[in-house]
Amino acid sequence: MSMEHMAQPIPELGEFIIANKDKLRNTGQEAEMNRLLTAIKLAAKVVNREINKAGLADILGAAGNQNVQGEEQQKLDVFANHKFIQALVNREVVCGICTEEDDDFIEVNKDTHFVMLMDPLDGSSNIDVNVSVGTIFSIYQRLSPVGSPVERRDFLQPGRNQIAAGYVLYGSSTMLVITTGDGVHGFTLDPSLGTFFLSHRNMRYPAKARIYSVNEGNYRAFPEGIKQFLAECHDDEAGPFSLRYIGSLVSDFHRNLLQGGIYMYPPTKKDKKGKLRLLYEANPMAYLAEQAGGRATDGFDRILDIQPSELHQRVPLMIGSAKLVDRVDQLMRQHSPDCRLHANQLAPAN
Ligand code: AHM
Ligand code: MG
Repeated sequence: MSMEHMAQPIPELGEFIIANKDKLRNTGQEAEMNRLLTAIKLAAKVVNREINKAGLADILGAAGNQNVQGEEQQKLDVFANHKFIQALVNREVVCGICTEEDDDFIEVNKDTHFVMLMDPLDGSSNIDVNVSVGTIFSIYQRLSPVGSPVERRDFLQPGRNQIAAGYVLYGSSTMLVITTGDGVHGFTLDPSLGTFFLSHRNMRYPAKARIYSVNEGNYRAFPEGIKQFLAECHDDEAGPFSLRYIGSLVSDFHRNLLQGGIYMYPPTKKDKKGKLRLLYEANPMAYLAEQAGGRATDGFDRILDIQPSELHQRVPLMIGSAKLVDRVDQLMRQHSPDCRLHANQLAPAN
């Protein structure tokens, strides 16, 4: 058979990133990014293996107990945090790490270019009931000079400066979905080979967007703008919307990306800043959403333009298909202008 008649090989994540045109092209940092992604893949596989055993907790020993080998069992979010940090520290592929699990950032190799921020296991309350969870990550080039210790300002950058962002979804199959600024691409883990193969090239929100995802149990505490949007979802002339809410951001986002829809975690009367974290939940998901043709706002302003002031700051999040996010923003401006938080905190244009 001649070469041209042979099927094109399906690229593996590392091969695809190397061949891809992205923000790092010709900067000389491609190899460093590739080593960083290799560390992320490795940790994802270890966490995946452990999550798949979670239902055996009664047999192997629940968190806080010793398992049959006499090892102390860890909660899975603590385990995931440890594995990701270990993979990044052992390979010395970043200058610093910020995670949801640790109060302050961690210094690593001062001679490298990148910082990574992550939520190592988002939606972890779902593990006990065998529902999908995910890891979210966000990567920036440092602002401080290479060769000096990493600084807080390296982490406190507006989301639009991200070099790469992605998530690992530990679902019915395990997927790594990533952007490096040239579209969103999904890779599915082949468990028999331990390899992530390209399965979803150039993911885009479909034109049809009929799903809304929100914890409607909080309805009474929502701003009027969100209530108005929900009224439209309940009573739409073009046919009803479907409510789908797993309560696991990665899974809800992923489904909406494939099927068209919006995920919302609005402010409530009690939590005016919502629940989700700007740096390692909202920003990476916002970068992915925009790269897939969608939008992400806090109900008023673009998530990626917010200038962060704290590592663990919270932000309301409306994310998904552009026309639905636009509509929520319109209704928030019209009915709930007092909920606007970030007007004075938007980063000046680069
Ligand atoms: P976590 O980081 O403590 O897991 O919280 C984040 C999670 C998201 O994955 C999910 O969308 C949301 O919290 C669900 O919150 P709620 O139970 O209030 O609806
Ligand atoms: Mg989280």
